[in-house]
Amino acid sequence: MTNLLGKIVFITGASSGIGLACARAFAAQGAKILLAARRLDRLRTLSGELEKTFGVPVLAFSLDVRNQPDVERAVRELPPEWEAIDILVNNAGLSRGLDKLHEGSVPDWEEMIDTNVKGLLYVSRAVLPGMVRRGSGHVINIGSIAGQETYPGGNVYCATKFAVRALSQGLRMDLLGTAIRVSSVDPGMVETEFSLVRYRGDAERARKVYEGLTPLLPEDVAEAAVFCATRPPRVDVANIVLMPTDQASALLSSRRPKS
Ligand code: NDP
Ligand code: 8X3
Repeated sequence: MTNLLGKIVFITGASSGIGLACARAFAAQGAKILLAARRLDRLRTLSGELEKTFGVPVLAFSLDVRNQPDVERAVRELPPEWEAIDILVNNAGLSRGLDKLHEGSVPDWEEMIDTNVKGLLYVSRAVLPGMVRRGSGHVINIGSIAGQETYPGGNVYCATKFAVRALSQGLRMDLLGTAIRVSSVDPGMVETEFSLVRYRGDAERARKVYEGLTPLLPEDVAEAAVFCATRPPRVDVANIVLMPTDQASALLSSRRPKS
């Protein structure tokens, strides 16, 4: 087993959902946690909670992963005791709408591509050279079943998650011969703020996504990420696909009628 005590774990998109659950799960293992997202107020609250509950050091900073110079600066200017990142969880991501491609919103496309693909690339590019220099590290990318199969209206979001899958595979090849591991966790439906963001704050529409079924909890995904990170160094968990029992594919779910 790989012991996470004192390891430095950098989590993007830690202000909500899966990223927040990952922060708690890695802190519970005794890891030191770097929290990044745009909503610093939330990160500060989480930081206090993690320090109090788990007694681990936490450093929180505001970061928009779409801004390459800011990403590079944030990583370059980390205090010396935080520089040697052991585990990077590339989690920050979002979806916007379910429009047909021929009716799609170009700004929505840009936002998804800039965040889910380019943001992941910028953070990886900033963090990986240190891992390669030190000869150790682990990158855990949060993909999706949307990176394995498409669904109507999923077009650009699915394309970004297909890209994440390609980047995870390609990175594993590029790092072959180093001790650095690359894993991806691809969940089906997880109840987070994801649908609220997809539908721009329409809480009723977001609620309907999970109506009549039991989705995954963000903690389930965090547990899978910790599983990847705690395998012995000889084991690289390449990919975990995690489905709710009530969901067989992106398009096929079992919903109980309202009683
Ligand atoms: P949430 O909306 O709950 O969380 C998304 C997180 O990403 C937030 O912390 C948000 O923080 C952060 N984020 C978004 N844009 C940026 C940005 N430009 N820079 C930095 N941080 C950003 O959704 P989830 O927890 O569900 O999503 C996390 C990941 O899981 C995403 O990559 C998503 O695609 C993936 N996923 C989700 C599934 C689901 O059903 N929920 C299923 C499969 C995969 P802030 O707004 O403060 O910046
Ligand atoms: C999020 C899951 O099915 O909404 O990646 O695309 S789905």
